[in-house]
Amino acid sequence: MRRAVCPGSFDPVTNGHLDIIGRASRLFDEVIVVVSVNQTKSSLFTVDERVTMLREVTATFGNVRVEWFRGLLVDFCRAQQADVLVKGLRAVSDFDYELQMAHMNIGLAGVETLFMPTNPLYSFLSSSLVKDVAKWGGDVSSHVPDLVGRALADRLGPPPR
Ligand code: COD
Repeated sequence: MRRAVCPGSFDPVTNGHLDIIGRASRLFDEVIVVVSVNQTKSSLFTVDERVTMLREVTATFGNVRVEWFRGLLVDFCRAQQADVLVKGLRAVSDFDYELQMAHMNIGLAGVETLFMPTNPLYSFLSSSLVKDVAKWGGDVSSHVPDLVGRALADRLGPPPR
């Protein structure tokens, strides 16, 4: 069975993430979307909330499982018997750091990284940008699934005055 891992913070999941996950699900028998717990990075949504949202929005793919982990990604991959990571690339600016991680991950445990170019529709999209726009009351409905849009509105409340 060919199994791939799509890792990220997913705080929250955007349509850009979903596009990569959906395309990966057509290339592999199983895709594990994994939320990485990073205690040094402050997040808007808890790990449980991020996992729940991801489970709901990936349910239609059929071969996507959502998990979370704390620690080294390659250890998670080994535990799951997955030897491929799928990462989305939005721009050249993503590539530099992603390449460093890819080299580190193959060196640590032989885990390959497959880079997938973003859908141009989402090339500017990041969770941070979505949170900033939503905080100020901007419309993010074409950037995130509806349930994420509602969760953002609930969590952020009305825009600051
Ligand atoms: N279009 C396409 N792809 C996108 C888009 C978009 N609009 N937005 C994001 N993506 C891709 C990103 O490029 C990334 O591949 C993935 O989706 C997740 O994005 P984020 O922003 O949710 O997650 P990141 O980048 O914060 O995740 C970083 C990791 C969790 C992968 C990394 O920190 C990690 O591996 N941590 C575990 C600890 C570890 O093993 N460290 C050593 C690494 S060598």
